[in-house]
Amino acid sequence: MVQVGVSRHLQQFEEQGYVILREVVDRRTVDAVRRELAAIVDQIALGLRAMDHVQELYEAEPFETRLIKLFGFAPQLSPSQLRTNLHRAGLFGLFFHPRVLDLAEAILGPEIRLYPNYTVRPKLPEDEKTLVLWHQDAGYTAADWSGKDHAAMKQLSPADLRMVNVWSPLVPATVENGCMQFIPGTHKLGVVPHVERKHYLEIAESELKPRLKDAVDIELNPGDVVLFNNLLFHSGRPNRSGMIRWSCDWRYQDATQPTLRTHQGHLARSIAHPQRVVRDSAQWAALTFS
Ligand SMILES: O=C(O)CCC(=O)C(=O)O
Repeated sequence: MVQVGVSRHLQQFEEQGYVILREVVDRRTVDAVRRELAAIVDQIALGLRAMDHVQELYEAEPFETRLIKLFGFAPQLSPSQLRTNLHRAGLFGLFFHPRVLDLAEAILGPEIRLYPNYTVRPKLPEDEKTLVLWHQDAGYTAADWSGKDHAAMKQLSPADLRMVNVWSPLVPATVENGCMQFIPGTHKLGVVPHVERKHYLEIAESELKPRLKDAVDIELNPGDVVLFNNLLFHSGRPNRSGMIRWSCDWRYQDATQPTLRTHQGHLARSIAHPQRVVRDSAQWAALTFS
């Protein structure tokens, strides 16, 4: 039976296309994620020094600014996404969070995979390549597959993918530092045309412009999580603060469906194949992006 809280969240997810869970991830889990990312930044710093790009490692610099200092010599080279190196123990508690998975299960059913598109974004200030334009995730799936003759695509369109997007910040995400924006209800429109821009796809102006007046800012704190439909119009605001907006985004998909990608992701919940579910942080760390 679906619990009362879950059914309220479910209703909002279905009507608006998203639902925010406040303070759902505890401080220890958030800190564990931040420690892993700080360790990745350490490795980046050592790499930059080995290549003589920097003399200093900026070890005393906080998580919110260290990458800005490290890439001061060439901001265009700073990473906009971390993806394949997220198989680290401290990420498990976030990607496989039981309460978030409970809601995902209420939406998607009992077979759930972590879709092979889990990402951490260090969004540096005024950095054009981190400015994610208005899009639907399904718009990317459609663009990836357009013109490809593949059996899976004949049975399923990107609009049919049963998928839930999840987004959570590691620092407070505000209008100033580039929080997400959503246009509620747009998940009911199906996949709309997207146009290719320099770094990202963007929803065609004819679809976007009349709806922009309904955009809402999704300001969240570390520990908060927002779940949203992969058809919902969303974007990231520009970061106009002097600090990095660190965030994680990941997706759950009905694991009985194809991913429409070369990678297959990892099982998060399953009645059919319980032995294949990623069970703990050590197992997660031993796996690869696949
Ligand atoms: O973090 C952002 O600014 C954009 C993230 C996004 O588009 C997504 O999670 O699908």
